[in-house]
Amino acid sequence: MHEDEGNFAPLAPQSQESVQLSAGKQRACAEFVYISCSVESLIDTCWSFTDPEPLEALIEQSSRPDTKHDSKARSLLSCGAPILQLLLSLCTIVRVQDKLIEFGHIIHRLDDLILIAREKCYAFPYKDVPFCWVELFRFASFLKASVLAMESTWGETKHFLPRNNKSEGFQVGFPGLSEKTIDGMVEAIDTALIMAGHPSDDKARVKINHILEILQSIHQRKFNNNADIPSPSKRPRLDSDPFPRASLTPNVQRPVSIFSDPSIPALERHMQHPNNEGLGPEPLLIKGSLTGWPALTKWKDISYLRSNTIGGRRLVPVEIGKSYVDSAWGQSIITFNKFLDDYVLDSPEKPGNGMAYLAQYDLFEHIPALRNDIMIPDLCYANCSPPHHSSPFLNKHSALPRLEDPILNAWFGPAGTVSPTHTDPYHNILAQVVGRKYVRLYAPREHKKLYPKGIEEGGVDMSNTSNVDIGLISGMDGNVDDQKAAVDEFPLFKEAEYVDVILEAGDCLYIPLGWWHYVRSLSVSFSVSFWFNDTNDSD
Ligand SMILES: O=C(O)CCC(=O)C(=O)O
Repeated sequence: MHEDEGNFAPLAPQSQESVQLSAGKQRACAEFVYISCSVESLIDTCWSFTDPEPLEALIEQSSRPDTKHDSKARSLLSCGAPILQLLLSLCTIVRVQDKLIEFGHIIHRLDDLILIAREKCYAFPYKDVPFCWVELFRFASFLKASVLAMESTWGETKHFLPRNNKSEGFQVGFPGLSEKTIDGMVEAIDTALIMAGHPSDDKARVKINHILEILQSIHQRKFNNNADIPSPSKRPRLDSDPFPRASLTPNVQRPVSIFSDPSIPALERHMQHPNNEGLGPEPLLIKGSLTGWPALTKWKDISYLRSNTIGGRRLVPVEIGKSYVDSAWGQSIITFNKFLDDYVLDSPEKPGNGMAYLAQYDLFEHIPALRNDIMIPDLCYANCSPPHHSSPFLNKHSALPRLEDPILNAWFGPAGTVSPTHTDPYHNILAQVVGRKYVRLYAPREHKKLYPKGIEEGGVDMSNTSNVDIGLISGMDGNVDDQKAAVDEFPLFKEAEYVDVILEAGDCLYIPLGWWHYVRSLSVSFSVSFWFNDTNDSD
């Protein structure tokens, strides 16, 4: 049993006849009502995930193979009748509300289904995974989280709470959720969101966010009541010692120009009338432009980050290894606490700890509270220049559809993370929120001197990534022999022209479409990128 299990054991509500309630008892009573109402709302939402009707409809459709089904229904249908029948029987067992429900058995069978879905997801290249298995992953995981909540409130206390009699449920009072239940629910939901993506169906998306918000609020309530919270100035911060800094700070050789008037018309002029036609629009540094962002102060505060991730329980995907071109590179899904404690706050030089980077992930869809701390820069709504004629990706990038909204990604890691030299299909505003980063940029026309990779084993197209390890070839990494070997292997590289910059917290860097960039964090660092093309919210 988890040591914290039962922390929210139900408190007996005071009867109306109680004489005068002491302040402590009033607080306990208010606490009971708060937790009880939150859990009631949570169970209502979880209950909706056990609705057998859609499954019955699918099974009915599966017996009529010639019927035209909408593509979503067809997708879960393609898992086959036995899987649909199993899901239906699990939902039905939960819904009969028998006191003797074997929650453990239901959870085991859901774990089996999640395993099947997971194996299918690994068996295919990501883009080719048949949609039915992605859908099954989400369906079985959300059902598991729901059953865990019900087990905690019904199974453990043996309360039987008829769903059609809310007043009775409220009188009895919903017990709180144990820490172990919250752990299990978050793990089931987050693994599905990361592996299978957020549900495309708006209703399911709202329901899952609602469940996570309730878990967050229950955690927050407990944290506020129990913790002796130090004032913000005394809390451990990401930008203060003893958090690690990279030992070597590269010298900036050819500084990126400063954008002194960072307005949409000025950016449009810069894109449409570049100083050098042969290069196209060049990168621009926007100093101190994030002053209105709550993230600028909040994200330095480690307890803020932990508390907004349900006490560090939320799972995040991380890249493990020096960089994604490294042979020992891999990906993992870990709790935010593990990421912070083992990789960010702990020196990567410490034996046993490798490098982990929460890279290129939409953390803001995953944890919407963090989205409130940032703002999409106005510059992302400029009318953009097309891909430059010197770009090897001219046709590919020209064919991309117009984005409705910028694509947001978080980049969070310790000192020393490296994004190897690559190019992206969008214009980019890279906002530096915490810490410092070195960025070196090459114009599209330099591509031959960067020795782009090709199609790798397994058919992965790596042609947007350079073979040159800039850390090594420019003396930041490796030993003299390795550095010399790199210079000999890529003789044209020394002729490639570049600009470079060190981004400080509060700065933004405009990276034009098609520019190659090498990015290296010089301290614990948290950045947000905004990819855009002709994103325009005016029509
Ligand atoms: O910050 C990084 O490590 C890489 C950022 C990047 O490549 C991008 O924003 O496109």
